[in-house]
Amino acid sequence: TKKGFIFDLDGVIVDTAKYHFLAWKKLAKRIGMDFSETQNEQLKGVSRKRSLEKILAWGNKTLSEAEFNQLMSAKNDDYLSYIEKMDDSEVLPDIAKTLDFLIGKGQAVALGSASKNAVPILKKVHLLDKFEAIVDGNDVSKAKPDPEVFLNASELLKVKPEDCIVFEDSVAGVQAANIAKMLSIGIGDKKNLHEADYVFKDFTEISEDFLNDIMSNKIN
Ligand code: G16
Ligand code: MG
Repeated sequence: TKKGFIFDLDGVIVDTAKYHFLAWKKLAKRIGMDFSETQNEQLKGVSRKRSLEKILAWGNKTLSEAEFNQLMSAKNDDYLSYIEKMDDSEVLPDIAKTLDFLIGKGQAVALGSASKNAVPILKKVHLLDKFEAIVDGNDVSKAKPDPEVFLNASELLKVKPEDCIVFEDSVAGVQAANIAKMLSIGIGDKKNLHEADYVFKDFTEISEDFLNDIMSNKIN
């Protein structure tokens, strides 16, 4: 069967979480707050706007709309300066190999990300041409765990949600995939991602046999 394989970007294809962390930490410092790795974990897969709202709530801060927008754009400028130097070496292990394997098998491959910077990042790491469809933060109005991003991808790929597979590193993303009735594959720590149908540390743990079993409906 032709399946739709939908990849999250940050934390699945590239490790940009560390750059988001640096940029949010800098922003927090600007407004006199601390910012921990644990807090950063809770921002994974969460939109830029929603992330800032959460940070302000943690620090019990209220800002005017103008100040809010100023901080959002400062954060993004910092983030962009961090990702400026990204190249192929920052693609996570076995991602390119897996994409090529799936494409070689005639499968449909899409990106489903909350990031508004998805396309420039994919260009920098030379993976843009691997994706038949791209749905990112510029296309969706409802953030994960809302399934909108993945349902849009399924529609663009012309593959039914039940025949789609989502690779996600965030709790919200796994929940979005489950709500969309897609097979959810968590990438990361089993403790965080226990709601996923399967969890792997990274793509080096995902065998071609496993992917073949998905394509032949032995796993669904
Ligand atoms: C990513 C990250 C989030 C980030 C969001 C928005 O989502 O995981 O931490 O806040 O994108 O990114 P930007 O500020 O670039 O629009 P995903 O869905 O690719 O993991
Ligand atoms: Mg992610």
